[in-house]
Amino acid sequence: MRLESAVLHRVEMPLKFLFKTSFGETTKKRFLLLEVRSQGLTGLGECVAEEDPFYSWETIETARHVLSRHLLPLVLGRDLESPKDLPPLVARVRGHRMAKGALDAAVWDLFAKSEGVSLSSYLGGVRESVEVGVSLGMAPSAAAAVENVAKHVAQGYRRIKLKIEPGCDVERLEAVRAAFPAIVLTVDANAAYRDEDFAHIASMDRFALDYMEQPLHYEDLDRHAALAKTLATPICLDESIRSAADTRLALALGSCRVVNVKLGRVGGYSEALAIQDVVQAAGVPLWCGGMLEAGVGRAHNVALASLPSFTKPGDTASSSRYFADDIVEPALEATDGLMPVPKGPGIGVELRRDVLSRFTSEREEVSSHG
Ligand code: OSB
Ligand code: MG
Repeated sequence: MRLESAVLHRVEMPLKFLFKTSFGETTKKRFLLLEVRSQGLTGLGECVAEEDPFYSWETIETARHVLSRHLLPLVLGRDLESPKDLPPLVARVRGHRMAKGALDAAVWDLFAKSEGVSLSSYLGGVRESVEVGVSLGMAPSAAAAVENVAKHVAQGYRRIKLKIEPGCDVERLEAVRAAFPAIVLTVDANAAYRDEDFAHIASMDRFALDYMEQPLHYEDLDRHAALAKTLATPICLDESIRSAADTRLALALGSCRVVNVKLGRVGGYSEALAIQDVVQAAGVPLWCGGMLEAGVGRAHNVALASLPSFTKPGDTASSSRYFADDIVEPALEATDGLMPVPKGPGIGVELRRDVLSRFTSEREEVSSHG
């Protein structure tokens, strides 16, 4: 397919709740939405770069710059035989995986649409629905944490993840475990702990967590391996895993026993599929992370999570949990912790252009110069 033109939208949608993590808090979902056009079809990608460089060093502005000045000029006007042709075309641009991930997602959606099949089946997905959990931001008190967990357990989510940081961990976990002795429970520190916290972290073994996500610095694979030796709880890496190479290294070092994949963080589907190959060979479970995505990114997450190695519940909760009004239809809603995998062509959801334009502040068209 010849990639003809692209449109970048800068979007801001109000979140229904304040989301507090160890790296910051937000009440707005701000992102770039990318449309790529070919042969009368439109592929859609949602960039997960955030306003501030707190989860990742990429931001909305760096992604916009790199997409419009570097990535799109490298690919517009080019003929691709497969979406797998994309990564070599943009390999000259180093890093900027979230920007690349949005483009890659749009191109996979486009190819699946041109074949008239769902993106899930185009990728080799094997599930009609995916199991989903929920990621709960830090609550102001242990009682508020228990209340929030109760609400989401009642909604049927298959795993509850609590954001934690030093000073906001064991007391919350104590209360939540006492109220819910049998739920599948995990924590995510987003890199908030340090070497001097090892004993404290190991004390969380008593909460029988399914895993502990990214306790230490994102570049400290070796310290995660050292920490793993002191823990019964498996470590799951999020921020530290940006590629199949990172995954191989992390597994070889013993830094983790579970892997969280986010399409944006790893730069797209080709890399996510390569990571799947690595974990499959090692017998390690994968799950699909989330970045509070709107409908386009959420639909991509569901397609990704339908792949065979994604055996643990992901973070792709119901759209209505986050937004009063989403930019796609039909809405992506889970029932009993199961999110149906859309069957329509590509990501299987359509843009609601009226809703999108209400939330869009800027729109940039990029066409091939030829
Ligand atoms: O670490 O998984 C994370 C959101 C933004 C950035 C990083 C993370 C998250 C979440 C939310 O945990 C998951 C979701 O509900 O989309
Ligand atoms: Mg995480």
